[in-house]
Amino acid sequence: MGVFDPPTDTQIESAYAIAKDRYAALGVDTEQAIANALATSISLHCWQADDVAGLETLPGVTDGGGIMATGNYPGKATTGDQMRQDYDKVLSLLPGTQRLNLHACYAETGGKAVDRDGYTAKHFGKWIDWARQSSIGLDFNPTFFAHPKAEDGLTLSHADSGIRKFWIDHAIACRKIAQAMSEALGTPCVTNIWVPDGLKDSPADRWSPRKRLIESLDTILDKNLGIDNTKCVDAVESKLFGLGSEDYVVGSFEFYSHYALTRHTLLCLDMGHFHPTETIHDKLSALLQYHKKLLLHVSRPIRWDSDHVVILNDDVKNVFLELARGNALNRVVVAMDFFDASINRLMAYVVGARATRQAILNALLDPSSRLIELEAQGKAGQKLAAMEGVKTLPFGAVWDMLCLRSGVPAGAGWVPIVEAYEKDVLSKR
Ligand code: RNT
Ligand code: ZN
Repeated sequence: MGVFDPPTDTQIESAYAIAKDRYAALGVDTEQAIANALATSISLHCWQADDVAGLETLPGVTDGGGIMATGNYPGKATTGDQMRQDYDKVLSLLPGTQRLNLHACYAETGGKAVDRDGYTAKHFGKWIDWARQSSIGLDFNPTFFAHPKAEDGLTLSHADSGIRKFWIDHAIACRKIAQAMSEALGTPCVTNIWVPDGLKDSPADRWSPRKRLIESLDTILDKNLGIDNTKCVDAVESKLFGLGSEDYVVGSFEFYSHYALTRHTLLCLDMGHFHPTETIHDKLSALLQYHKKLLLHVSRPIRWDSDHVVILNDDVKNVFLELARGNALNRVVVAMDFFDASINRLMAYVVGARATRQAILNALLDPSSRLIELEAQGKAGQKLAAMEGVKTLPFGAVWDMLCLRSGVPAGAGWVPIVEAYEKDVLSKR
């Protein structure tokens, strides 16, 4: 029997029946957990498909911006059509509700030279049509990196007002595009602003760039632009350090946490944007006392913000456990953010998206009320023992049933399908 052979339907049914009873004895309704796990949408980041290369054709557009995919695995998509073809395959292997999270550098201008401040919804027409046909929503991101006007490592906080204006105009154009995407697809479009702005070493002035960043953001989010913030849902993403911005990042966590709170935008927490040993699960019950909602970039930092493919590790499990325990799953927007160019890129998507949804299911299966009860009774030892007991409950049997109900292969049964796609499609690129 091969490692990718999925369990049979009969095996899934009988294992599930036993698991259902085990969980029921702990007061957990597996049916409800499956339904809620399927309904939570995960926004697939478009940029894993081509290692954040983008589709722009303007000369001078460069790499950089402090993020970098490493690896050289063959078969990368190089056109919008190839990317969409890859997403169709990926989506067919994922259970539950998905969205696609587009970056502005994936504009399709039909060979015309259009710079980023000139983008309109028509440059994303193919994406919108595809999303409509696939019945999925789109999220959006202005692209403040890989561009000659970002070469200094500063964009919205640049001292040069001309450079700031270019990026402000780009962001406003993106908010209008997001509104159009939302109108076309009938679902809000979360629009996330991440700028690479920072300095490599010992800034003499940490103050002015932050002041300028506030002014630029306020101009971008100006109410008088008439952009409907129920359609374009704005978010801002903080970061601790990047390549070339090791000492100082203008949009730090403190900066954006307060910005989001005072300007009523979402705050985006990327799991790789904190100190290497710092995790985000303990932040959720603090931030959500104040913030109405958060955007999550589910990622996997290894020693630094390395954007490894998400797997079902403790960090990801703990994030969703905290949300489930606080009844706050509906107060986060779940998006993924990683890029590994060293493995089959579709496998990266499927592994990452499945692991994320597994973490959601795992959290919904937690007998939290029993654990909270033990804690309230002062039975800390019993609580710890019960938490350890939960770790060996038959979670996998419930996951396999979730897959069976969704009509996608359980276990790693999807791998041969991607291998066949690699042979038939990717290897011919
Ligand atoms: C960079 C941020 C940001 C990007 C994407 C491509 O450190 O995490 O979210 O990964 O915008
Ligand atoms: Zn991110």
